[in-house]
Amino acid sequence: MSEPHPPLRLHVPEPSGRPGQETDFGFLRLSPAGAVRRPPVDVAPAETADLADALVRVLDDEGRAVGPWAPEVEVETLRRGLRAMLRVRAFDARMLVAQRQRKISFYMQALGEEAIATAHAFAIAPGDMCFPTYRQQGLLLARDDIPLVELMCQLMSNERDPLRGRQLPVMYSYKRAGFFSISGNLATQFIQAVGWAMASAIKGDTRIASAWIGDGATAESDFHTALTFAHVYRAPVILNVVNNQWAISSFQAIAGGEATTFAARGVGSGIASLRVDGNDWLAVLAASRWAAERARRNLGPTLVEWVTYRGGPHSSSDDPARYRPGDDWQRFPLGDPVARLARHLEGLGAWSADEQTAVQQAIEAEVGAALRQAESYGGTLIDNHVPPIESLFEDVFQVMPAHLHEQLAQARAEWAQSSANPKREGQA
Ligand SMILES: Cc1ncc(C[n+]2csc(CCOP(=O)(O)OP(=O)(O)O)c2C)c(N)n1
Ligand SMILES: [Mg+2]
Repeated sequence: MSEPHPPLRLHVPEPSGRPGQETDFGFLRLSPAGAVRRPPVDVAPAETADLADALVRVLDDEGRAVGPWAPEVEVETLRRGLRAMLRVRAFDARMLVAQRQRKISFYMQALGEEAIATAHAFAIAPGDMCFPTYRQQGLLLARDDIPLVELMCQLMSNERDPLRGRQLPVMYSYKRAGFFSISGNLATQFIQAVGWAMASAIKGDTRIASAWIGDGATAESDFHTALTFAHVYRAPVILNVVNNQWAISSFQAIAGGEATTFAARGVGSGIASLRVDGNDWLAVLAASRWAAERARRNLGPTLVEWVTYRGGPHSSSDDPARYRPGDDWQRFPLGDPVARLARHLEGLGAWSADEQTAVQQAIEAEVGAALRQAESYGGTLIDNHVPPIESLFEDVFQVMPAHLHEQLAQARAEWAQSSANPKREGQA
């Protein structure tokens, strides 16, 4: 008789470190800068399997740009890129303080991840459409045409909020900047972006889409559905997976990052895929350009896993000290994207510590002035302002359909009745 089998058991992945421990980042599978090959953009998806396992990097430890992915880029563009990252960091820091001061109810930072959205913004073209999550404010802050004060009015839901208080703070929407309304329902960005990209191709347009998702949200079925459609129809879309190691308090291994990479999901679905150092501004620019070129030349989708680390709390409601070592970010092997690009520019003789201090001060003054202006507007719930009931029904359809007119009339009547009822006074 054969030996009896041992009892079955499940494998539950453990995080890389808990509070009080020192994280062993050995699980990251790093490649040296410059070591990974750069295939032509018309590479067959199956031929990218090694690129989905390795890590595309350009900046070495001395801040030099090395290897086949080092992009051709003007020094002035790099300087603008660094200023964009500093702008995101300063805006985030000030808004987190504003949340603590109860000027806004909620905030989400991109601390440590600033290179990804800002460099991507430099690689796509006007008219392209991003479907971002709440951590890609860099796509907007890398541009000069989105006033900071307008973003702050959205965060405050005040009378100048372009979204009229209908979205959670941070969930911006900028059609003119190719920034699709952020949805709090994770992973919806992926199916929507693929659908938008397919529509662009059906119309014979030249615009491409860029989809955004976090490591945790790849566990949603929408992610896999989007990959299937993108592959089957060769949709002109960039599929960005931001692996910042955490989904609130869940380590990325719980979403399936332990025995494989998130980039490998793309190859498995017939999609050309790259795994890229997301804290390396030059690598992000180069890989984003490569993926955009593939989409624009009808070569199909590209999935890019950006490896990074969420330096701050998940949101202003989170306390990471309860679930991960406090010094993790300082010890993260891919470093700080701001410091790395600054070092590269210093090596080119195009940046200095003094200039960084001056730029930082100028940005902080810009952010401070915008905040004072935003605070000068009223119309928030703190001022006991209640938006008109009509605003619940407007801006959904170009022409309001009959059933909504009916519901509006009903709501007006109920509202008038409840306002007349003294018991409910003061709730408005
Ligand atoms: C469908 C859905 N499930 C759960 C949530 C709650 N939630 C909001 S953010 C978050 C973590 C997402 O982590 P990740 O995808 O890694 O993105 P990150 O926050 O790290 O950028 C969760 C679970 C949600 N908003 N939508
Ligand atoms: Mg995450």
